[in-house]
Amino acid sequence: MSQQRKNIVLNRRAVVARILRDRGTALAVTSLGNPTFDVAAAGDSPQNFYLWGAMGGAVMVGLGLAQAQPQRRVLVFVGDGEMMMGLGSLATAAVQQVRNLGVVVIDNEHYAETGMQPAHAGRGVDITAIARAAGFAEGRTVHTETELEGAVDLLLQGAGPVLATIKVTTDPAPTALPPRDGPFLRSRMREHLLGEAAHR
Ligand SMILES: Cc1ncc(C[n+]2csc(CCOP(=O)(O)OP(=O)(O)O)c2C)c(N)n1
Ligand SMILES: [Mg+2]
Repeated sequence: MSQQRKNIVLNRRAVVARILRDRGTALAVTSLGNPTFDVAAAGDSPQNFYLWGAMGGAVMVGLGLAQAQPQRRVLVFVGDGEMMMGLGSLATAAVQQVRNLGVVVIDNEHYAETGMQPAHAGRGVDITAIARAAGFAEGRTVHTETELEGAVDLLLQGAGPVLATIKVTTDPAPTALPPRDGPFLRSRMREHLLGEAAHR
């Protein structure tokens, strides 16, 4: 465990629940594994779209959704490993200037899902700086509850694309499984957004 990790206190489930408490009509896209469980634990909803695979693709899915639904805020919850796998998507989101997109990196500096192997973020790679360099409107790294409060406003109200990397502990969290049927999840969100038109 690195020296730096000793300063990490935030719990991922509490962080995600805090952000979603104020979500209103915001849509959520989640990357595979733990970010999906975090969002499900805060309450399953037709406003949520969980990716059960497709590692590296979550920001691109959120980007497409944000472009299709410009009146809605779209939050993408990703693990640090997922975000590293899809770094190019940060450049695309920046170039597309998606004002309604917020990316939340749940950064435990490890690949928790596959056995807690150390990942890039704990070895000097700064995901927030990468997002800024790609052209994100704003990027922040969050270590404390106070910083989290500011990040909630940024993620839900700030002119996007915006990104917050939230440093969280590696403490285990109980499993929280939302529906796993991809077509069902897709149709559920389409009906939520489009009503009857979803069936045309
Ligand atoms: C293309 C691909 N490579 C590897 C995996 C295996 N895998 C699944 S989850 C995961 C780690 C995810 O780490 P992170 O995004 O940081 O989430 P955490 O569990 O740490 O919250 C890996 C390597 C995969 N599913 N797909
Ligand atoms: Mg991780």
